[in-house]
Amino acid sequence: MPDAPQPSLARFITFEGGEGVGKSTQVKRLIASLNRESVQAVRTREPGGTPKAEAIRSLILQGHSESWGAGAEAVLFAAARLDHVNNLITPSLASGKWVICDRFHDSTRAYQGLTGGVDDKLIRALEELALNGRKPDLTIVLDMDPHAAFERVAQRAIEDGMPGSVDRFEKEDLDWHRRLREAFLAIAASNPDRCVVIPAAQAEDALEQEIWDLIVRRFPEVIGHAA
Ligand code: T5A
Repeated sequence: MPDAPQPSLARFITFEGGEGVGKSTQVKRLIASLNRESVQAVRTREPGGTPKAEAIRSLILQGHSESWGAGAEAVLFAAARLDHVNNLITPSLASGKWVICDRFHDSTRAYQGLTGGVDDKLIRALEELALNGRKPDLTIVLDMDPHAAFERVAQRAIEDGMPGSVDRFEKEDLDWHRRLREAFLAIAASNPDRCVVIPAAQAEDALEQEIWDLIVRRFPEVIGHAA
């Protein structure tokens, strides 16, 4: 008798938090750590990750949808997410690859819902549609004072030769970003099994180590995966 197929141990991990808290940096570092353990992992982001979702990303972040209001933007993020889930996240997990995603559904809840004022009923309905049953196994919420995070973003813009450049959401005022921070903390508090809050105002190496220790605690099978 052939062995029964083993269930895939591929994990779906999302990073959340405000602007400039270091999500993209840590997503890349986590992928590198997983690869060192011979774990195949896909790096992706929201909005985006597939050609159609990237087209929606450009529309929103260039500010073209701003005048349509937060409700319409929530619908656009959900449309991008549905394509991303169906055409990248679910197939990758099914083929045994871990998926590490820079933002996911909690961002819609925090930005458009809790901070943007979109009715919770609409947010829930969009989640139901766009996630198609797919929930992250773990969500890492990077948390820090938005003012300090903005200094990082401003420094990056200077280094990239684009001082003063901001996208659709970066231009909201500091008070708005403080409320956004509280929104992510509230989401984490309501989902204690899935979400872990990690202080992000620490050196990149130290943060990487804290995240890796968490991954190993949660998913011990990640060590010695190739053996
Ligand atoms: N959005 C998204 C919604 O409103 N609803 C939704 O449903 C979704 C999915 C996406 C925008 O869309 C909104 C949220 C966003 O506004 P984006 O460009 O992807 O736009 O925005 P962010 O996700 O905020 O990306 P950022 O690049 O601005 O922030 P990150 O990824 O958190 O930060 P990172 O890693 O790029 O680092 C920023 C700078 O800090 C440095 C880095 O080198 C970089 O220069 N840095 C550190 N410096 C010191 N110490 C550390 N530990 C550092 N870590 C990184």
